Amino acid sequence: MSGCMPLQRLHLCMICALCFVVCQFVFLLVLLQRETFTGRLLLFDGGDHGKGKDERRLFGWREFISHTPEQSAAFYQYNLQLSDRVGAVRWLPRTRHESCDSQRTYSLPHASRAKVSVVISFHNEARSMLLRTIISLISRTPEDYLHELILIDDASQDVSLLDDLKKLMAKVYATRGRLTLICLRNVRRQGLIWSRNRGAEAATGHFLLFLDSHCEVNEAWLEPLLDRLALNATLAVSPLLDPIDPTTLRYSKGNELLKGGFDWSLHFHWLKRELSAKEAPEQPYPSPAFAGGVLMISRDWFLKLRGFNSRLKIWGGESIELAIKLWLCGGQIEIVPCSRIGHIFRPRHAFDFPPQFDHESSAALATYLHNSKIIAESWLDEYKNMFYVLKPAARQIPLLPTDQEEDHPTRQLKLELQCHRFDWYLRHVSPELKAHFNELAAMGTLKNGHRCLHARRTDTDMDTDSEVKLPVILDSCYLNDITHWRLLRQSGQLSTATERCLGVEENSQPPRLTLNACSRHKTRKKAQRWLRRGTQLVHNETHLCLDNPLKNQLVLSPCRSLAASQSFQFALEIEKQT
Ligand code: LR7
Ligand code: MN
Repeated sequence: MSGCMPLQRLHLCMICALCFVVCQFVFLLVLLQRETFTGRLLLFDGGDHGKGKDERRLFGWREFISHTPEQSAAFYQYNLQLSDRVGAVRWLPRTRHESCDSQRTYSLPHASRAKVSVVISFHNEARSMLLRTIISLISRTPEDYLHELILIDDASQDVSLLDDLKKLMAKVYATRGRLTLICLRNVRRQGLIWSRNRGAEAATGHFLLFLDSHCEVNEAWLEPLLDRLALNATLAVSPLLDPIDPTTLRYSKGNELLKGGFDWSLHFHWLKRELSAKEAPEQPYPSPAFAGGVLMISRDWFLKLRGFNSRLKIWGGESIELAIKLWLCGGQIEIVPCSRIGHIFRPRHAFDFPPQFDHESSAALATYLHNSKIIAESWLDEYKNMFYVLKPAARQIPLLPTDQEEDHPTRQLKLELQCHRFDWYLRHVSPELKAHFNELAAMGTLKNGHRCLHARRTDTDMDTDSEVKLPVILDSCYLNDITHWRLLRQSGQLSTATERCLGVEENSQPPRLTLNACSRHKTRKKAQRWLRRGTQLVHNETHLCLDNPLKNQLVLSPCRSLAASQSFQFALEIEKQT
């Protein structure tokens, strides 16, 4: 008996050891089950339920946002408290058209040929906002296609943000083996244009997506874009932008009936889109410009176009420049309504602009004007005069020698890619801009001798004896707010930018000049009709000429050919186009 004891004990020990190992194994399995996740499931499992559950799964995000620097409400220009409360992921309403899911099939290239690099440059973005942008991307983009996230911190005040983010993301990325996170930081503020180019250079994917740092991508945003890009290597696309309210963070449906465009001052505008008889509103459609700054394009094609124009500073104009460049040099732009991305449209800039050269206006305005001038000089050819007439202050903005039309790199690009002239863009891409041009017979300052026709503000109309005087006089052409006129080809109306028209008062004897709201009424419109005869402005009804008989006064008097006092020159006279 006693001889058996050690053997029994040995058995017992072995069983215990085995049990221990099995227990350990099971324990490990349970632990792994909890700690291992597929990125998609961990971060967001769809539906509006279990928001708390999602938040718990993305461990560490609360700690991450708790280090957001204290700032005033105006700093971010959106509701920070709410952004922090909403958390890192949230359910979003489905805003795209039903048929995007039910009727459309997307033919996607194989993931090995369609790796997507997302480039996000940010300056002073709140942590919760930036994180939501990133997490929305990770959780709503097919894993195989999302190749890398490239974040460029444009010298934000929150200096530890990137390091903290890397630590947080290390956990999230544990199972997203294929996704690379690249974090770059500018030591000095460089602006978003330079930074996005830096991101594009660092990228290794087939496609680039440029995104603002306060966006949320909606479900299945990528597929409809890739579907279009795969068909055409020179196409660039914008999703349809859904607005997110900066105060309530409410996500709503963007308008599918608009396309991107700009005016002759090179300001971005939404343009109404006409649907053709058989066209469904959710079908992809060509657009003269991008829907703002969110766009996706093949990386090779973007680099061939030399990226965003690197001479543009800080903020503004880069997507208009890229749009013109694309269209003129063999590319196309489409807006794809089945792809939805939300963006917080802030009421004003949430950041300062670095001071510019000696310029009286604000640094923001001066920067914008500088960038617009580069665009005009690079691409508008003879039409750049339209821009200068509307933005005369741009003439004074100094450009570096390399920025002049003569020898700048854009010239080389034009040769290389055999780019069209701007006239082609007007004819084939933006009939709206062309129509606006065709409406005008003349525009800009209106000079008589060395002085200019100036419409004073109406609160200075009253003379000391309370007699209402014509608020139009001749004044120095160098006044900051000197009036810019436009002579409309069809109606003959001579209008200010605020749509006040020079006319003749009804039944006045002798005929008296007036400045009233430009009329659409047939008979009143007639009293505002002017004819151009040489450099004279002849009032159509009275056949009298605009005249400056003495000092700064303006009157109507019988036309005398060659009278210097009746000679008025516009900054730009436009020949009738055929
Ligand atoms: O110096 C700066 N450095 C930056 O990195 C200034 C800004 N930025 C970042 C900023 O943090 C933000 O992520 O650049 C991005 C754009 O700046 P915003 O959001 O302050 O300006 P915005 O929304 O008015 O920007 C619009 O115009 C810009 C002109 O340069 C860009 O084209 C933006 O992409 C454009 N945004 C949109 O059109 C909204 C839709 C984009 C999306 C999604
Ligand atoms: Mn923005």
